[in-house]
Amino acid sequence: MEFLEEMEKQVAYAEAVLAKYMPKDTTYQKTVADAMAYTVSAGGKRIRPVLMKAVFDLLGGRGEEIEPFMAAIEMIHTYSLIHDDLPALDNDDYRRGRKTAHIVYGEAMAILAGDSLLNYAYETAARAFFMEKEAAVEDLEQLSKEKQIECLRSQLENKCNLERAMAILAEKPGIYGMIGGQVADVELTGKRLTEGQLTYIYENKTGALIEAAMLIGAVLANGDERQIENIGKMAYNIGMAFQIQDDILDETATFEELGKPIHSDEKNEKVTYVTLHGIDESKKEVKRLSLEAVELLEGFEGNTEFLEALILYLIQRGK
Ligand code: GRG
Repeated sequence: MEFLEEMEKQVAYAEAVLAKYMPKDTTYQKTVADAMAYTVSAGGKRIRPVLMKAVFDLLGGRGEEIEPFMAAIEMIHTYSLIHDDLPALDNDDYRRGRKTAHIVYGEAMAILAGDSLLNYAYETAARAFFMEKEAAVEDLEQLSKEKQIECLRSQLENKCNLERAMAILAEKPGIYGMIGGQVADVELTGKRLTEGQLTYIYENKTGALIEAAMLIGAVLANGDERQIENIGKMAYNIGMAFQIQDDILDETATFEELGKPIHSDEKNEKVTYVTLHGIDESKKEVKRLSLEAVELLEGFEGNTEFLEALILYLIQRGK
């Protein structure tokens, strides 16, 4: 498999799914819908939906219920970027190579666009329950009694998985996840951080959404508890490595490569892994975390090739 070609395919698929689920019919909401679409369609690496689908495929997941969840995780991620760029937070003018939403649409509309994306993520994910119901009615009518029982059992299992996926999608971006990390980040900005505080911020601000993506992939593929636990451990490492790499790129990449301002951590007086340990140590840590994730991945039976290449690609990413 040529990794970059496959990655391009998976990103295109994630974008098609996202486009399918974005709001279409608008009257009085048009401006906010435009502001939502403006940042969603600006690009971005689509790492979270791609990771979700990669885990789903690894564990032999079937069916289309994964799609609304893929769209939902990218909507939540995009909301967090719109709000993170606001004057009250990082006050950044560029994101994904474009002027930020508040520069183009004004602050009020950018706040509403972020709020709408968050809310719409759950409206979107909830559609998975109705997709399942339609399939259930269709299937049952044609089956014998025994087959109906078997089918009902599997549908119940499926429904439980959807409920669990929804609970993950609600918890991880919230106060015990991404928001919790962001709160600590805001309150500790400009202060000397302990290693423990920095870890808490990274685990939550960045790690929680990556964990949500991968856990939802595992749950919807009907993975067993041991598999779900190991996917969670892998996701933890990938999330931590992803944020440290983000810190490294903030120091070493160019504006053109990132599509957003560089040295923004310094501007915002943020202590990062790089500030505490330097570039070389940070690179080593990204590699260590990623190789540990690969080791965990090798314990899985399915086709691990794409996910392994993706983890290694994230170490070398230039944006
Ligand atoms: C509610 C006012 C209010 C604010 C919430 C939750 C939040 C603000 C911010 C989230 C924190 C955040 C933006 C963390 C950074 C995580 C990170 C490394 C983002 C960049 O992700 P990429 O590189 O971006 O995947 P692309 O553009 O490629 O999708």
